Amino acid sequence: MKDLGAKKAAVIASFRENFEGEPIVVKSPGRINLIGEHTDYNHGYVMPAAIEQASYVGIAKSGSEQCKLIALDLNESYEFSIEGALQPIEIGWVNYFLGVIDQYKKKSLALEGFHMVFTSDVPLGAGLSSSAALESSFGFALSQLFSHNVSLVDVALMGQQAEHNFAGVKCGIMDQFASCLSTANHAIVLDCRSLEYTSIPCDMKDYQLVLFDTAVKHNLASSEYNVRRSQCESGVAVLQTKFDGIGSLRDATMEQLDAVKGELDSIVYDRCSYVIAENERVLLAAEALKSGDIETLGQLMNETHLGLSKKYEVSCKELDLLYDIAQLNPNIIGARMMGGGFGGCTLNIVKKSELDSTLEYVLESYKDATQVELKHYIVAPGDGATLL
Ligand code: GAF
Repeated sequence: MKDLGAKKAAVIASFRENFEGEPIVVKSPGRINLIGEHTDYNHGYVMPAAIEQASYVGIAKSGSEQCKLIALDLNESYEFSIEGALQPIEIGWVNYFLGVIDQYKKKSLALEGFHMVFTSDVPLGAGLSSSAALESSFGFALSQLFSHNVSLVDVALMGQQAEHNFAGVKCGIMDQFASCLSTANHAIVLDCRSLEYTSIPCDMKDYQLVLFDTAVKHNLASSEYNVRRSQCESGVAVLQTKFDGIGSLRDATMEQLDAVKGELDSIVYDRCSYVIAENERVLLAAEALKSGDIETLGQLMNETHLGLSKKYEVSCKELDLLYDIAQLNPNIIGARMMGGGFGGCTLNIVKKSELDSTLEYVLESYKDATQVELKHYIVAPGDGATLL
């Protein structure tokens, strides 16, 4: 178990150095996603879990309208008035916070000036939702500090809007939801339309979840993300001309998609067929995990990777290489790129008894092919937003 105390202590120490008074401290984590990729904004199903790595926020009222944010890891700060107009600015990290404040204002939830220090150990650019962790921890912290009692679902929704409006990524709800509502040792099975969810035990039996981090983040990640979203929407628009009751791809069957194939651009057809198949896989994967059938879960993850790579085209050569390396090792029973794509991590199910030799095999194989040292993280499902 990680030492939560050390991160909390670092935030409090910095707060005391810079400000008067004592902060409350909260944390909200990054996430993995077992399965259900690019389904959230199509109102489908996802199966994420929080990880131990998290964003930590220490916050107290400033006693005036002035606010100051301190980014401990960057050694940077930013000051503004809580009464001022809010719009995205040039400093990337500040936008996540301004975006959340904007949401509070839009909901007429009163805020006063505050001082805040944050730190995060969620790896950046690894597809582990470092930005959702910031938004969720901050949204939760504001609710605690100003006694607004905002539900964690609403904190997640506000974080998603912050991402849309201040970071420019039209993301779904998965990342913020997992960051806010996860519980240790469980995965969430979330219906992204109704936001109904169940937490199911994430008992991996004889296996261990491992992330291999390519440490690459190709520039087109956010622009292509938004393109995928509109390709799916254009598929839905065509489906709606032929079939009743289709609000999103989640409502469509493969047969219905095939019936309109002639009217769809072939790329749009591929995107939609991936999403329809992925929604089915999530439900199968949830049953597999519940019944302890980790082998089936692994097989479904492999299928997801192939769909993301060949049909949804959000993989990249580094992620495909890691997938191929994994397929050659019988101790890895499932592997796939995870998150939005174009870089970041693969998620792997690795036999526990062969963990060390398997890690060595993957790290060496990747290095032989690319001359790059791969990072890896051993992960276990942790808790969502928490007041420390
Ligand atoms: C990113 C987004 F933020 C999520 O909403 C989700 O769409 C994911 O990519 C792909 O499944 O993490």
